[in-house]
Amino acid sequence: MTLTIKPRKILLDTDPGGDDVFALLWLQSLVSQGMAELVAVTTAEGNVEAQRTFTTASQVLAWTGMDGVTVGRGVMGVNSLVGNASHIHGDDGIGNLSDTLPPPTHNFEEALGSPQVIIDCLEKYPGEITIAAIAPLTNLAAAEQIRPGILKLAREIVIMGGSFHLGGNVTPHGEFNIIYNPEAAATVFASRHDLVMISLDVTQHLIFTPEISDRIAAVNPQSAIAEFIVDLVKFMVTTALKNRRTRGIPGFLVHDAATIAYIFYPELFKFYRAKVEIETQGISTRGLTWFDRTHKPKLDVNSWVISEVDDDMFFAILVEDLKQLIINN
Ligand SMILES: [Ca+2]
Repeated sequence: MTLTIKPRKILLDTDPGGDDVFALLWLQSLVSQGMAELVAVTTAEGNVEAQRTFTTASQVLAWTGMDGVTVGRGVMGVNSLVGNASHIHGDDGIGNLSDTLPPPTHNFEEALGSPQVIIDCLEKYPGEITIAAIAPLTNLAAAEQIRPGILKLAREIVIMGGSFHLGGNVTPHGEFNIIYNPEAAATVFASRHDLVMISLDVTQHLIFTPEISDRIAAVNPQSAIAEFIVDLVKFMVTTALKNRRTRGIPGFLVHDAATIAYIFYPELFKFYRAKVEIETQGISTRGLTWFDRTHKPKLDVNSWVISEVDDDMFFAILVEDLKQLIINN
């Protein structure tokens, strides 16, 4: 008897973003290997503006013939108190390399809003969809506000965001995805008791170096995807060093890809249960994520907080899956 794998349904909420692109490419590889089904990509304003993140998602999908995947347009005009992250990711969010990608096949003006796409997908497949949330949580919160309880229809929600020990990467306490829209984050963290949260404390160990991109590209250096990966890593390393993100190590933090690793390779991680709270009021502490560390009964917890990652194995698997993507395309 042959056992067949039922591909896991994924909705990716993203604001590409150099590290977002690696989450998306990794997913595309898993789709090509029959492990994942990408039900939609909902783009968000964040690293760069909403129209640009939409276009990038469409371009990256076009690379593997995934033009048929729905792409949602992000809620615009978030009145964020922090700026975008183009100084890290480039003016186009992807190392100023967007001209080297295939043209977009989705139309921003005609696209459905990301909150509506989230609602439609969760209603169509209740209990089946895992949401990888790798942007400010604006779209997810808007979906929850339009249709209270909708986020409970997801099988699981895996969030890259926050920081507990390390401090923030935008302000001393604020991590980008949370501090960009703390009210949205508070809405999402109140929506379920079993969110999975991957913070900077964990992703600080995920240093993607040019040596790693060379190992990926070696499988077919002439491939357009391989060339893009090498060039994007080069760009991201330059801005990471300039902004002192990697303790001087020539690499960049591929934060968002950790969500895909957790969903498909959970053996790489350890966890603890906690009630994660989001500070929305503080003058200096807005965007802070925290939880009570005293040993109280964990009756009202809302999250599985990831505490450790096997970074060597993370990159070993990422390299093999991205090689497979290049071979298949
Ligand atoms: Ca992101």
